[in-house]
This record gives sequence, structure tokens and C-alpha cells, in this order.
Amino acid sequence: MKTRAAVAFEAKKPLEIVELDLEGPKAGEVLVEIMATGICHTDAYTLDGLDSEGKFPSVLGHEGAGIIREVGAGVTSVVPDDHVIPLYTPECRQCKSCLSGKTNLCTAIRATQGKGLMPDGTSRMSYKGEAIYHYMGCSTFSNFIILPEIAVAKIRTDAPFEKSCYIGCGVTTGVGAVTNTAKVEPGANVIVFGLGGIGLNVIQGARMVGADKIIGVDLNPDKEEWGRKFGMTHFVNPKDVSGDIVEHLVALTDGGADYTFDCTGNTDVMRTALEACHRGWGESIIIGVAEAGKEIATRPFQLVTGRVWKGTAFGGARGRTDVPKIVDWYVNGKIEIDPMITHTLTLEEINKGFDLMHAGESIRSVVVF
Ligand code: NAD
Ligand code: AHE
Ligand code: ZN
Repeated sequence: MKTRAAVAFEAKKPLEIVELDLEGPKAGEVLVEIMATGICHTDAYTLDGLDSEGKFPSVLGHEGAGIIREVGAGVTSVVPDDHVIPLYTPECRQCKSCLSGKTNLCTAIRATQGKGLMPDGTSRMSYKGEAIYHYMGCSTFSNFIILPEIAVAKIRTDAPFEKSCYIGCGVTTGVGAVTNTAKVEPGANVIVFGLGGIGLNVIQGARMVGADKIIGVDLNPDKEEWGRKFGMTHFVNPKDVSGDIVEHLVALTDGGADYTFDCTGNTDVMRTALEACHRGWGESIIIGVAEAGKEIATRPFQLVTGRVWKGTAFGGARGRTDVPKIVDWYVNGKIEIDPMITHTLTLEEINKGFDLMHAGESIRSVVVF
């Protein structure tokens, strides 16, 4: 069949809208009609050539929602017309990682996923006879996609696609980092670095679990109003701090934060986030994705004296199990999504979504097919 898609033919070039050839689902795979997709900073990072796993030409996008249109042989967990969210972190429930109960990082198909291929080592998408790579096992910038059955979460049918797609990455990542990874407790003090599509979800997660001080840090002064909408109690713009930013944050939190979250991908900010944690117990969670080649550093003494450095992917969520619950939280009003979707675009306008993100003018842009 044919599918309309925004293709990244080369790094650092605008996406091009073309019609691709799409092969049908093989055994264990499903055909999904993507109804809407968010644009995450990780898509921009890969398009900018900063991802060591970046492949071109490819169809980017990993924050989608859609409808199952066809299932391949042996598929048992979904049927046509089911509403689903594609999972860049699948959940096979059989691999060593899934069975460990210690991580959401399913390893069943990670090797081929990182090469831009389906689990059998081939691509289902082509243009003028040339293979086009998949991205993060999703490629939601295509109207129709093929996914392994283990990489779809079945969700309720009354959640609007143009909002629930954000649960495919940003919402789950931010809220899950608070609830699954840090396990922030009521009364804790929290600092969130970077108040974009992820950081605001960390803030609303911290509010949901009853954190006390929720401090937002961003270089963009417009983000103060955004943070306050979702529960931020204090805002710090590093540009307005005359002395050392770590000392400033430690003073604001009576000795350091219980939990800090990096949602910038900047390795200097990651260090600040770790060092702004309370001596003896503060935990810093890295969410931001750093460019290829970057490394983090701190004095080991920071860890010797009890600070903990952690990271999280997809908010520690087990996709098929947890994503339907987060959709319930949204539909039941426990978390907000609608105000964070600042721009709704057509596929033809998708490059504008990247421009808005780089200009700091959007929280989330969503493309509706
Ligand atoms: P975004 O562009 O919407 O937001 C980034 C925010 O960080 C902006 O508000 C920007 O002003 C702020 N910022 C940038 N540099 C800063 C600095 N030095 N100090 C303070 N603030 C700064 O991006 P997003 O979609 O929210 O993504 C945030 C990061 O999270 C990206 O690195 C993305 O790749 C990553 N991410 C990781 C996961 C995961 O599973 N670990 C999931 C999604 C996104
Ligand atoms: N491909 C990069 C790493 C990118 C990365 O860390 N991705 C996050 C999700 S970001 C979503 O917006 C993730 O899930 N990581 C775990 C994994 O298995 O990819 C690189 O450095 O090679
Ligand atoms: Zn993402």
C-alpha cells in the first residue's frame, strides 16, 4: 500500500512530504493508521545529526496514537479497530529485562530497532525502490506504519488522538520519571531543569504526588508562566542569578533538593542538577538526551556524600501495562494534557513544528493526519 509520510532524507534538512510504499504486516506485526503525532525534542536532535544511532533516509516520530487496521499471523493481543499508542520502549513480557521486574527496558527487539529496522532485519518502507529506515521502532511521521505487536499499547477509545498521542512520549516520560523512577514522596522538594514538553510533565507529576517546593529552572523567561500553570512554586532563571547557581538552589531548598530532574539534555546542566541535591540522600534523574560524544562529570565526593545519579527512559513505564493507565489518568482529569498542546499542524506544516520548538515558542506541536 501507499502512505503519506514526512521523510528525513538527510540530517539538518527539512522533512519532505512524499508518498512511500509500505509492505503489509508480517507474522507478529500490525498495521496502524496514525491519527496524530507529537513532535518531541528527540526527533529534532536526531534530525540535527546529534544522535549516534541516527539513520537517513528515515521517517522520524515516536509520539503517536492511531488505530489498528490489520494484524499479521499469530497476533493475539490486538484486533482491527483497536486504538493504540506505539511504544518505542516495547514490552514483550518474556525477555530477561521484562522478567526481572527491575526495568522497563525490554530487550526483545532493541538491536534491530537501533539500526532502523524491523525485528527481521528489514524495512517495511521504501521510496522509488530504495529502503527507508524506521525510527525508534515507531516512525509516527507516516500516516500508516508497521509495528511489532509488542510495541503497541491498547488504549480506551474515548481519548482524543490529538491529545493522547503525547502519552506516547512526553507525558509518560515526565510523569513516570516522578512516579516510577524517583518515586517522589509527598512533602519532597523538587527542582526541574528545562520547562519544555518533558519538564512541565515532571512538574505536574510532582504536583500530583504532593511535592512541597517545585522549583523550575529555565533560561527562557516565558517558561515561568508555563511552569506555574502546572504546579511550579518557584522559578529560577540562571541568567538572573549573580553568584553560583548550585549555591543559589541549595539555599532555596534548605541544603539541597530531595530530587532534581534534568530535562535539557545539556551535560553542564546535568552536573548542576546533581550538585543541587541534598547531601546524604538527594537523587538526580537524567531525562535529557545528550548529543553524541558528550559526557557527564562531577567530583566523586558528590556521590561519596550520598547524592545519587540516575537516568530514566520513557519514565520507567512498562508500555503495554502502564500507558493505558496514564490514558485513564488523563481522561479522568488526574493529569492535564490539553493546555500543553500549543500548536496543531497538518503534515505539510510539520517543519514549522520544529521551528517553533527551536524558537522556544511551543510546548508541544501535534500533527493531525
Ligand atoms: P523542549 O525543547 O520542549 O524543552 C527544553 C527546555 O529546556 C526549553 O524550555 C529550554 O528553554 C530549556 N533549556 C535549554 N537549555 C537550558 C539550560 N542550559 N538551562 C535551563 N534550561 C534550558 O524539549 P523536550 O521535548 O521537553 O525534551 C527535553 C529533553 O528530554 C530532550 O533532551 C529530549 O531529547 C529528552 N527526552 C528524553 C526522554 C527519555 O525517555 N529519557 C523522553 C523524551 C525526551
Ligand atoms: N539513540 C541515542 C539515545 C536516545 C535515547 O536515549 N532515547 C531515549 C528515549 S528519548 C525519547 O524522546 C531512550 O528510550 N533510551 C533508551 C533506549 O533504549 O534507547 C544514543 O545515544 O544512541
Ligand atoms: Zn520523545
